[in-house]
Amino acid sequence: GTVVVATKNAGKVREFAHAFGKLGMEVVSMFDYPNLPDVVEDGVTFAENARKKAREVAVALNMPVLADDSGLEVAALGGEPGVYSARYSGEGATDSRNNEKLLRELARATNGGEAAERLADGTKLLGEARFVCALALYDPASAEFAESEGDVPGFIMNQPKGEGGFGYDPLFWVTSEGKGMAEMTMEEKQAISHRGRALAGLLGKLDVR
Ligand code: ITT
Repeated sequence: GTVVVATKNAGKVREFAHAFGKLGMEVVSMFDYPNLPDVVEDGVTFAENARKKAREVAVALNMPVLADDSGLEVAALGGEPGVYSARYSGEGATDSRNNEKLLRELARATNGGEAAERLADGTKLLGEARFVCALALYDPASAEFAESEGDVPGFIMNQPKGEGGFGYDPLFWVTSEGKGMAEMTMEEKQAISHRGRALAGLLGKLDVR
């Protein structure tokens, strides 16, 4: 079968293609439907935005659609960037500009990381953080949602580590694995990530294995 994912984020597409590929399913994304109007993500929570993306695209295509709303919450920044993770650095935001802004804000909030713990190689752990992923699947035929949420705790590093992943992964230290998120293979990331956990929860609810 085919799963339609309401995303224009290439990193998410790769991870969903990998996960659903293992179940013998193909993923299509908004890159395959370039003419659909953008969904305005004005929700206050990840779950609200995920439901909105799933429902609007599912109604437009008249088929079930999965959506992912995710982001990074940093304790020392009062939970920012949160639902604003994609647009953190403003107009024309990119992953690298968002990461630069994160380091700037966190340096300010922690007095330059004065009291930060250090890894063996000297990398500073600037502050506690977590990734959050809300998934929503909407079926226009039944007008029903299936939903799931996952998170993963870690720390923000003062310098990037690793070449994998996307978004804020290069700055995210996963304490439980003793590795940066961008140092993991897709398989390793999926086993512990916010998205991997949310997806496992959703598949469990839908009784897919
Ligand atoms: P869609 O709405 O089209 O899916 P988006 O990139 O705008 O794409 P979000 O609104 O959910 O998606 O924003 C999520 C942001 O949080 C995204 O831009 C990433 O920078 C970050 N993010 C989400 N999951 C991540 C992950 O697994 N690793 C690193 N950063 C992640």
